[in-house]
Amino acid sequence: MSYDTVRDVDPAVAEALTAERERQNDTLAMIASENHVSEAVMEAQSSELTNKYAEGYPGERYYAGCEHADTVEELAIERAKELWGAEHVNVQPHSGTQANMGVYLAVLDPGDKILSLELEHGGHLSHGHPANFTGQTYEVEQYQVDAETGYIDYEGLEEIAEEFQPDIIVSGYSAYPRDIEFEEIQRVADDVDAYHLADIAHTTGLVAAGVHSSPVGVADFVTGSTHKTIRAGRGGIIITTDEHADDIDPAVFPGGQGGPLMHNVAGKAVGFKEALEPEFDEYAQQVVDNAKALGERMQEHGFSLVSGGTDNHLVLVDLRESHPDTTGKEAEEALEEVGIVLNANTVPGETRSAFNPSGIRAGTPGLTTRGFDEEACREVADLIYRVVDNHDDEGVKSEVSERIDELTDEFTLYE
Ligand code: DSN
Repeated sequence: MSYDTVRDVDPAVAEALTAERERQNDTLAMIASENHVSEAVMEAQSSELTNKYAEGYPGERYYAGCEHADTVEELAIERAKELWGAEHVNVQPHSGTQANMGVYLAVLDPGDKILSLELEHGGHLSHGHPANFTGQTYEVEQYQVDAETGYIDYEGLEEIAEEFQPDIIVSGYSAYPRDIEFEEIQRVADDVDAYHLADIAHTTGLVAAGVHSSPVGVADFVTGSTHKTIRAGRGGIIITTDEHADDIDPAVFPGGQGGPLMHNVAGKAVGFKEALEPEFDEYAQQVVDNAKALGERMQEHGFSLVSGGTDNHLVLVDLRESHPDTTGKEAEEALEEVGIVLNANTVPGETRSAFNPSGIRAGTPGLTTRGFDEEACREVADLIYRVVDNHDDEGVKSEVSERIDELTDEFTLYE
């Protein structure tokens, strides 16, 4: 078979791919759920395994020719077990949401009860939002963060659990800047005889490196995506105990998915190998140190941070105090113009809409991959302040844009 490049076959897509590489090289990726994987992970994800059907699990496939798929999947599983100290890992979920679906299919029937954090308070669509299959299939009650402190309202959670008697309690969040008391949530789950699902999609890498509390060995099920802080490319995983292995595996396949995306499983295997190196622990610690430095400097500029700071990889800024006339979307768009890419986000007690909310969420996993340290992150906070404070001033935006060009030239990414 002759080998033609994407450029030979499809110049329009090739151009978009090149432009995307340049966009990533030339801007600061501060969407807290994004990161930059290594060239090795990308190579694995674009490998010939994209051709292979491998329904089933290693050694028990429904198709012939799976010996190399088995090798790759077994490596991904063994490395994941080592990274998270897990008894059983399923590496086939296509995404974090598919991983959550696997858990719900394993232990819930339609109409069963989910107790989870509200989306506006930092939760996730797949935890029971009405627009998601979870909100449409199950009965959902939600807990909140404390209005004063911004921390999870553990007492409120317990009260709702006692009243609602959920079948599963979901912890783990998408826009929550603090560490999580998984043991406390497990205690409540035990008291009301509910399962506990900890969705650590955002913090997989921080948990693996030991710089964030781990729910492994605490919660019945731990789910995650593999492309965020763990830097192993697109996909999801489920971590559980041997006791629940026979519930989870058939719920993922054939319950919720068909053939696994084996090229993505290969990316996971390679990314997990990288994460087992000692340098990854240093990376994860730096992610947290950078988020703290970013947040503290933002506070010095007068920004109000939900919960007053951060313990993890993200800061959530409530613009209503410092910039009452600037919406999250306006801030997001002005920042994107200068090359700082983050997202507008709802904040607890939101008074605007989900599409044009009152906050912005900023994360440090991508910057840290590029080599940013605390000093560089403090400068990024200065630049964010200048832009948000002058979001209509083209002169200021042009100056900041030039500085972003210098920073992206200094902290290089892909060749
Ligand atoms: N969309 C992701 C996030 O930005 O947090 C979670 O799935």
